[in-house]
Amino acid sequence: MYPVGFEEARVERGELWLTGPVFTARVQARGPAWRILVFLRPEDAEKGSFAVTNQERRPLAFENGEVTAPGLPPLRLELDPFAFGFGFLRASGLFARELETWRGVERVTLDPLGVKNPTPVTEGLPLGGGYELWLEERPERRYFGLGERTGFLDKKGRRYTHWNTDDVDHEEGTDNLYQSQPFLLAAEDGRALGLVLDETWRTVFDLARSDPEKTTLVTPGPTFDLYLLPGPQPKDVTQKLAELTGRPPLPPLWALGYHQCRYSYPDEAAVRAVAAAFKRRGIPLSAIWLDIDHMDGYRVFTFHPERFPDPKGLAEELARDGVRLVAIVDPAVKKEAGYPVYQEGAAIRAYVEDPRGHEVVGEVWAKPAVWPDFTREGVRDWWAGLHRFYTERGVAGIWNDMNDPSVFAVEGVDGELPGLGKTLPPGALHGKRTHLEVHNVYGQCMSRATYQGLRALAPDRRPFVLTRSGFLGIQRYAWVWTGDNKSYWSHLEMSVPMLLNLGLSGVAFAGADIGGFTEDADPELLLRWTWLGAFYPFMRNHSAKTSRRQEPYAFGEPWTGRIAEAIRFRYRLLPYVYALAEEASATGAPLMRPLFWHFPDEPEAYRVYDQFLFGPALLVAPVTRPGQATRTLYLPRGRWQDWWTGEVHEGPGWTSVPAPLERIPLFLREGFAVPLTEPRVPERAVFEPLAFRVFGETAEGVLYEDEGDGYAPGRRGRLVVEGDRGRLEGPFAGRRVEAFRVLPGGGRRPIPLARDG
Ligand code: MIG
Repeated sequence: MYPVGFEEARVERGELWLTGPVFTARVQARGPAWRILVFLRPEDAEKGSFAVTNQERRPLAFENGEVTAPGLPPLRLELDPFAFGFGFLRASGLFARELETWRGVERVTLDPLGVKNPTPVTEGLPLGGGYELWLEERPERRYFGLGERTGFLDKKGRRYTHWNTDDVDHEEGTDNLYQSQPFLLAAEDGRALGLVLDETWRTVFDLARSDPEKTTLVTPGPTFDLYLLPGPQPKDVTQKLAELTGRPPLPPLWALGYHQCRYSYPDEAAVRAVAAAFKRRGIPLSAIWLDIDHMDGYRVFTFHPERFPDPKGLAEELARDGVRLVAIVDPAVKKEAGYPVYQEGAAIRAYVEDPRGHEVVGEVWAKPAVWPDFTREGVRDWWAGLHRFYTERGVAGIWNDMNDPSVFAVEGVDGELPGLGKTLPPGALHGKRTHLEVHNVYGQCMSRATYQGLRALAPDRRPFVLTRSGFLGIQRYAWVWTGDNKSYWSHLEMSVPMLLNLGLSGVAFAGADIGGFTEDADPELLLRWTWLGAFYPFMRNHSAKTSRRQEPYAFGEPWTGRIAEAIRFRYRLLPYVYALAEEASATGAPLMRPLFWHFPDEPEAYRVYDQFLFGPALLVAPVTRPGQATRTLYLPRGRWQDWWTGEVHEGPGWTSVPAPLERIPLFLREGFAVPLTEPRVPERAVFEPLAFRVFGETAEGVLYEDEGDGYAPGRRGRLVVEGDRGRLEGPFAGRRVEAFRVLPGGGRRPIPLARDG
């Protein structure tokens, strides 16, 4: 074992270099964060990143063991010639206003692995090194983030591996899923700190599981690249993470509507039937999705000639009712002489190779199949251009699946290495890098190419890409769905903490398959789930081939009417949802927020996992079990108005409300106004009619309007209410706008409005 020890510290070109007998470290003030990069080999000094896009460097100073930079809390380094070279000793301000409260993390130790390897992270891995960082634990500390994870909101007490995995059978105890976000939001006593381990390798975070006294972050690679994101509050960490790893672009308005999917709608007639069924019942619908059976023999960038003879005509026909088509694109390319996509890729040597320089040939839906190496720019450029096939046929969005990557067999062998799942072999080559190194960014690089393609091929439209797999920063290119869940109540419930932690990890736009993917939905489950889904950023109903049909009308009345109401509610709320989407694109703020995000001083707000805030103004408490007629829930400090009855509740504290099948427990926060419109599929994000629902003597509400697509500048509007008067600021000239309060008992009282400008 080599201790990470340093003998010399010097400031050079605005950053701190630490040098020791074996390791070198660079400390930088980068964007909103401290970055500490430790490495062995000189070539790693300029290590790049798939996650971090922020190149802004601020010069730092180093004096008396303390590193300072403008805008960042000081970082105290302990230079210790013996056991260990540096720590962030008493990292004032990073965690705390007062140092004392954070005595527990006074010392963060970095030990290389190798001899002293405490956890079996090397199972099956050809390892030559690695690092372990440990933090002393405190019982008060909680951990959030970590991307797409099963389990409850607080991640402490479990061990998490980052290795993107296709798992159709995941449940509450599953470790890896499709995404990797090696990011922690540590919160303690109302304060928060973010940690990003910017390593794409199979890293392991043991959050006080193996040893309740310590948390460890382990990476098997040759570098240790850590960012510290100061709070002090959770929402500061979220914002800084977005500054570091990128914000999601503003989506097209239609993407925020309701989506209907199924594995698969096998032909044009099936697609038409779905559209007609929605239309006949007056259920708004924004998109129908084409799963893998739209292809000709699972060849990507094809339509089956008999089942989809005229996709362009189909798209045009659906567009008349505001319905878009989204098509799936998997990464694997069928290896077949005469198939142009395969040939083109082979001609530029696009595919992942074995160490002898031969294509790695495997099987997935397409077989035999090869996998494009999306980590290379040239390959991404080629792949981006292939999307002309879809844009020319009027397909509005692209769905990237199986990009974990999921591989059924390699070279005819259906096997897997322990801990690595069914994927490409760890030694497969992506340029000079092994699959082991870039596995976790394979899906991200694919979605990047897809985004790039749509951006270039349809320059007047905002790309819409959905991906199953991703890494930190995926939000720059795609929305995320949580993969193959089940039609179980427990999966409905689990989707809430899963999406909340994804949101904290940078992925503001995400959703779970409404109704559940595998197994069979029943009408009550589907109804409750559709109501919850009305508050997912991405609202899509999707089900597997072998599961019972679960379109909103699948179970007949009275269910259809009730489910339709949930969908209509989403469309009523669209002005609010769109304003939240715009906020996400500007600051990275997730749409779904855990209670502590807005109420960091309330201990209870860190524990509640099955409720959330949708934007700042709405609190949602979904029903998560069958037969529940009452919902017990926690309301944070302040006053909250029951959306349905108008009854006012005073927080903080627990309360119970009726939860009939017709609605979801929903509360409007005092001081806020929510813009609402009619429940139909809007063509533009100019909402007519528009009515703000207000709660509180004084209140504010925001609005964002534009064409709903494209890149013309938008307009922000605001309603300010003081007592019996309201004032509109922004794009309201000549518009019919109302504001009203709901009285306890249900009556409405209008608020007279004045207009500015
Ligand atoms: O091996 O495309 O998660 O949403 O319907 C299964 C078929 C492949 C997995 C996705 C699911 C999709 C299905 N896919």
